[in-house]
Amino acid sequence: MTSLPFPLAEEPDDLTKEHGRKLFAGPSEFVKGVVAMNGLPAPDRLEVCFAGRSNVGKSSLINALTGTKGLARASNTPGRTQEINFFTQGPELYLVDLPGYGYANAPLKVVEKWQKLLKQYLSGRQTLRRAFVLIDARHGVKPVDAEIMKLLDTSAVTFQCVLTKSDKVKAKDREKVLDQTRAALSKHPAAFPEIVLTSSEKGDGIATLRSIIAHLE
Ligand SMILES: Nc1nc2c(ncn2[C@@H]2O[C@H](COP(=O)(O)OP(=O)(O)OP(=O)(O)O)[C@@H](O)[C@H]2O)c(=O)[nH]1
Ligand SMILES: [Mg+2]
Repeated sequence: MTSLPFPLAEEPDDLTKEHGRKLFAGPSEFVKGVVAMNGLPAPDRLEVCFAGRSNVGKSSLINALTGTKGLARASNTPGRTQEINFFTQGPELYLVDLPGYGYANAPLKVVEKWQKLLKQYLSGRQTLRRAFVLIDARHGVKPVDAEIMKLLDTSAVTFQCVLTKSDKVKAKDREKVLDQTRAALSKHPAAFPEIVLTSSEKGDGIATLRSIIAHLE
């Protein structure tokens, strides 16, 4: 047992892992891209969303979780995902890819419109069980991330931090970023007390994250 706040999620045991594997073995499909609250699909199943700065790896993570390359578009062009994109994972789960924030070149009007929609979505979606906030494992928590965490604190949705692109971090730099992330998370009452370290490229942490999602109620 570690006494650190916000420990890294442990490898799930075989049974837990199997639940996650099963859930994500089912088909995943793109449902729709949404630009306004009245476009949301009916809240008829459990839902998790993925938030994070542009280019942090949200779409890549959805592709890795579902094992479907190209399901959520992943690109080198930041700001590519502009809509709230809904994907089904089997009949009982929605995976939601949120537009990236903190894209320096986005016009103010676009940013404001997006923030309003995000606020409405996060506070008004009864079936949303957890928001995963993705943080680049090379960079740690930035002021824009803290803004989103603040928003989540007021929206009654638990959020869990996922560090992405772990394959790009040297072991010696990892602890530094983890410490910085823990310090940032400790300021947010809505933060789930566990961090997941992932690489969509190498597959690290993907089974763990699948299990976490499979055990949400
Ligand atoms: N090395 C490495 N590269 C990654 C990983 N995940 C994503 N990338 C790369 O990072 C870039 C951005 O990934 P996306 O998944 O498109 O990021 P996004 O958060 O969806 O970006 P927006 O939709 O613009 O907000 C792509 O070039 C990916 O190939 C990872 O785990 N490791
Ligand atoms: Mg994307």
